[in-house]
Amino acid sequence: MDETNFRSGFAVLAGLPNAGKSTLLNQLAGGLLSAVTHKPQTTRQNILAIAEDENYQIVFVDTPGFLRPQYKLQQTMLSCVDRAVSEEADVILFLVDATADYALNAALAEKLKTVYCPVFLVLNKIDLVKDPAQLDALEKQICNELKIAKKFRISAAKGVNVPALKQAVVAVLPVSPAYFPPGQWTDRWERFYAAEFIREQIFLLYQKEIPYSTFVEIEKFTENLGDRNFIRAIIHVERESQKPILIGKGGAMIAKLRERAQKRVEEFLGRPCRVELQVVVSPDWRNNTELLEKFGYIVRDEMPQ
Ligand SMILES: Nc1nc2c(ncn2[C@@H]2O[C@H](COP(=O)(O)OP(=O)(O)OP(=O)(O)O)[C@@H](O)[C@H]2O)c(=O)[nH]1
Ligand SMILES: [Mg+2]
Repeated sequence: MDETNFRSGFAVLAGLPNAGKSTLLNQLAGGLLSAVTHKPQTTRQNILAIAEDENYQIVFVDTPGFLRPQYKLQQTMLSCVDRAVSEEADVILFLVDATADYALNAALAEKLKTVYCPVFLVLNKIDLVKDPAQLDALEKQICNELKIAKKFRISAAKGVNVPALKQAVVAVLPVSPAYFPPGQWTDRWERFYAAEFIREQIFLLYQKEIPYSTFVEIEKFTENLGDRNFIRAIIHVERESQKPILIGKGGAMIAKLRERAQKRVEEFLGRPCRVELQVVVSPDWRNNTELLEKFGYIVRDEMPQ
């Protein structure tokens, strides 16, 4: 390792819900580290993923989709984006879904005008765009509005142009020692990912407000040597009426969820495990500061007003 040239820093992914931030994070870090679903607002907290070689260590930060908050949980999500963009970033990857209405980015674009680090424009989902002139026009509009250091056209899902984007990120990082010990690919514990991937399966299986009303708490996580891991998760819902929907007729839905969640968690951990699920009503938790704090969405010095 050449310490005089080693680069390290934080690359923050910011964009609207569903822009493809978590998909891109997984591609950049070469692993399934962040939950991806077709539903907006899947990601609720900043998630780090580390990519490194002997010359660099990039700490990618996946953030919740930028949106106007309507309840306290969303306020905490927005403060995650604010903190990452304003305080942590050495470079920001502004991810824009090339197939969506760009006007919805207005509030985030205003925020990006106030930052001091370089902003890369990353147009995503180009696999769905037939006419390149559409991308030219979108790029032009955004570059007129914002100071853009570099621009990219990618498909996060297919990995198109992702290596070039990664190289460009390395090039703008400061010369600095690594932030994390080598070989560490994230700052989170396995428990966090177990909860996150069970939640991902809830997002994929249930409709309407159900996914948004759930919080997954890992109550027990035991690694029995030579045996399957055991994970008991509590699914918190907001109202009594949501409980039977989650459970389904004769327990059919929760059985399906349990099976899928177990498969997903096993895939992530790379070892066999047994997942058990229980549904509990925690009234109106998304608006309850105490519960949001207990669930780890609020860190004490950033309570929403
Ligand atoms: N066709 C296509 N689909 C994509 C691409 N990138 C992401 N998607 C899809 O877009 C949807 C949203 O992707 P996510 O990665 O969860 O988006 P996100 O920005 O993290 O969303 P939030 O966590 O809700 O803010 C998923 O269904 C992805 O499979 C792409 O390059 N092409
Ligand atoms: Mg996400």
